[in-house]
Formats: sequence, structure tokens, C-alpha cells
Amino acid sequence: MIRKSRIAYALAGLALFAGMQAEACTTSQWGVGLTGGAGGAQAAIGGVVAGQPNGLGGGTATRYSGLCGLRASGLGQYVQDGTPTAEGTYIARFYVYTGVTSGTPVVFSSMEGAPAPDPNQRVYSVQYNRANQQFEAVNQAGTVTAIGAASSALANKWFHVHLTWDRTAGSLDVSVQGAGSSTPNATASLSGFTSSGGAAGPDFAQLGWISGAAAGRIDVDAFESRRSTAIPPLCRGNANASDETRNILDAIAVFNEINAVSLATGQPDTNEDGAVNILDAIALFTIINSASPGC
Ligand SMILES: [Ca+2]
Ligand SMILES: [Ca+2]
Repeated sequence: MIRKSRIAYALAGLALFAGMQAEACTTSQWGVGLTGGAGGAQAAIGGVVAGQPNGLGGGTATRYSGLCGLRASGLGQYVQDGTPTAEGTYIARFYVYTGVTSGTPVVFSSMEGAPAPDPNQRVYSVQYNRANQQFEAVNQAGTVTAIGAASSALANKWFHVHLTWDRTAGSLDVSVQGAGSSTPNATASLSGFTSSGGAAGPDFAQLGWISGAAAGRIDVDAFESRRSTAIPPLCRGNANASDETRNILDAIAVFNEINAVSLATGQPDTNEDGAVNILDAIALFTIINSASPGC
């Protein structure tokens, strides 16, 4: 199930008359199945903003894919998904823009809900350590484990984090990739990620800036979760999202966004630095002219 931050596809055609799309961005796709979590069944906590990179759509947010993203500009701003139900295996992928200038914000939490023994307790979390510029995993006991090496996740870049959690094994496999890399920047196969209670496991997930003191902002996008099979990454540079390859049509979509004609509907930020500009067109042409332009 993909939980993004936009719903109003039908408005896009109309809004083209005004140039850049003024499509509504909302958090209404979050909160499904939610019975636990902060604020009961609230989908969005603490004023997290859904918006477009041009400031339209209800707010300003840096997005990875599509027309909208989610911006958390302070601690305690996040969205919640209640789809999980004491899962034995939980697989998730999310995209996060490392826009904090200091601190260690928790950007994703897999949580147990009611009942006891430990309602609303973390099964595991992922946080971004700005000082070391790397992601870290946190188990239920609060033990922090680095994912990869320091400087494997540079600041002010997009990264996608893939998580595979197995309740029986108590394992968490993590892959972090982004900043324009075509291979993972960091991986980790971790143990000691058991959850309390024999039948316990994730009951809801949180994404944004959940906790942890920091300064700056965290933007997130394109969360997906599954119970089996890995979740493939979105195709970097497939700016038009109308096919599964990268060609001149994607370059046109990038130039249309650069020239404020229209926002690209796919993934135009080819070098994954949070901005769409001529550097993305250059990176995209490198891919188009490579031996493997397909997604
Ligand atoms: Ca394409
Ligand atoms: Ca870029």
C-alpha cells in the first residue's frame, strides 16, 4: 500500500491553464486502519505539511515523486498508517530528504499498538544522525546501531530506506540509497530487533519528524509497505512516469519543470539533491546515453 500525499489527480488537467499545477496536496491517504498512535486515529500529527515544491497545493514541500511531498519543519510532525496488524514480517520503503542542520531526528517508527504489554511502543525506528551524516536503527530496548559508515548519507539529499523486519528472527535488514547513487550507499543486517510479547509486531507506522531534537527540516515521500517481497525503488530520472524507461521525453518533463511550465509527474530530481534544475537534465542525459537507460 502506497501512502503518498496527494489525491486530486482530476484537478491536474484544469490547473494546467494556470501553468504550474495548483493541485491539492493532502494527508488524507494516511490514517487507514489506525487504532493506536498519538492522538488516537489522527492521520497527521503536529502540523506536518503536504505541499508542492513550488509552494502550491496547500504548502511548500520538497517531493521525490509526483506532485506533492510532506514537510516536517519541527519535532513531532509526522503522519501515521494503521494498516499493519501484529505482522510477522514487515517490509517498508520510504524516501527522506536530509534537510536538518543538526541533531538526530527519528524519521520512521514501526510501532506496537494496544493492547498490553507495551501499547504504543517502538518495535524499531530509523533516525538520521546529522553530525555523522548516516542513518541509524533503534531497537525496542533503545539500542542505537549505525547503518553503514559515517558520511554514507550526506545532508540535503534524498535517500530511500528499505527495511525488512522479521519477528521470529528478530532481524532488521536495511538498505539506504540516494544522493544520485546507482548502488546502495549503506546496508546493514541487524539482529536483536525482537518485539515484546509473542504475538506482537507492528500495528502502525509513523513517518516524518517523530521525535529527536534537531534543527532544520525533514521531507518525506512515497512510503510503501508490504508483508512479503522486497519493494523496488522508484526509477530515478523517470520524470514523466508514463513508462519504465528514461529517454528524451523525461528530459522534456525536467525542462518543463525548470521553466515553470508544469511539474513533472515522476521522479525528475535525477541527482537526488532536493532541487530540480539543469544538473538533473545533465544527469538524465548521462543515463539516457548509457548502456542501461531502462528502469
Ligand atoms: Ca520515462
Ligand atoms: Ca536535483
